Amino acid sequence: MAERIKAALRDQQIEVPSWAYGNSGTRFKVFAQPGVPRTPQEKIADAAQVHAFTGIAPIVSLHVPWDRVDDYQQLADHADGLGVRIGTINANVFQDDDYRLGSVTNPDPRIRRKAVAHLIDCVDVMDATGSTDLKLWFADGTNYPGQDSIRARQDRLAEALHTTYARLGDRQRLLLEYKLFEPAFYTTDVPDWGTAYAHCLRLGDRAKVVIDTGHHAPGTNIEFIVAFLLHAGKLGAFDFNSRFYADDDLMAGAADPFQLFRIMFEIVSADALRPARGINFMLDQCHNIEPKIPGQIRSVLNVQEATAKALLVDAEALAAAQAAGDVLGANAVLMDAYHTDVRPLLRELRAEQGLDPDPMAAYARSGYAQRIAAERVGGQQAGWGA
Ligand code: RM4
Ligand code: MN
Repeated sequence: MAERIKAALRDQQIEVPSWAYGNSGTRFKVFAQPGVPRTPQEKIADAAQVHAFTGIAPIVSLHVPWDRVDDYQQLADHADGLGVRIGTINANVFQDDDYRLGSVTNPDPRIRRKAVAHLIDCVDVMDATGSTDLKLWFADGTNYPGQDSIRARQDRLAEALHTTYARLGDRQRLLLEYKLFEPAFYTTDVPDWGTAYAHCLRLGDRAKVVIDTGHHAPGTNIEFIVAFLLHAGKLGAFDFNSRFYADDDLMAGAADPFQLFRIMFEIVSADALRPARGINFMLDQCHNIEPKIPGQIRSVLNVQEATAKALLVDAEALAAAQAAGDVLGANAVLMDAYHTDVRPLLRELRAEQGLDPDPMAAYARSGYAQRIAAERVGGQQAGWGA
């Protein structure tokens, strides 16, 4: 049993976002932190620390243009030299004055063309870095009833997605992310999984849905969405984070570790944990007040713990209880796994892999935080640009 679980955990891969290492905040204040990266290269170096101490975070997502460089091939080589690789390319069509009324759904065809040109540029970046996933999140929507035609905006969205999808290579995928609201407050053009799913269905096999755990109405049963999309072959990726209220982007597993367990149980029970199944487990977080690298390490460990608990569920006992209509028995099988302390098992696993059993403490002892605070002076710290 322990060996089977350890084998699955050894294969697990979590992708970290480059923007987690930059300064971030709310619309009220961005608090600068010492040692924050000034370049995409420095962000990747910080991400490599997360992998060095956890052993399961070998991939870094880029956000363009936040991570714009002249030579992407060189950036990929830089990542390689640090023991990580570049993963998903996140397009950014939400921070230009032109996009006040939307990007790909803007009523002005010139602005729509500009937005689509950026999406295509992102595919060029994928070609140069070897990345296979293009992640699209649109801030597009309206603030007031009557502001624009909801149906026309769907047509414009479909057209932009179609053009972008047609540009992808055979091994490249389009991942479409939805979000209930914000920054648009009346309608959002991709507000929910159903809308994302419908567009992806029309596009084809290489278009999949991204579930950002912070992008739902309170009380939404996210694991149902996971199960449905997995069943339909349309789940492409997660953006893990925690929320208490809206899109809080807090550390995964911090607000509701039980929800994370329930999500990972759906993944494990559908045998979708293996990288070969093509589900990309990403973090999409910002560390506004806590130190960033430890914040990322904690989040990766939280996902790993939830996964280990999901792997502990006794599938046979569960199937038997379900077949017998034993409601309480079936529920108890899940709860037994959830209540198990998997930390000793994970410490053992790390020791076997030559890692420090306590990644948080090992990072703190490493002196990396002090080193970057001393070295990274001058230049412009990376940030949201919001
Ligand atoms: C959005 C969405 C995207 C992320 C940006 C920064 O809310 O979650 O995935 O790239 O924020
Ligand atoms: Mn996201």
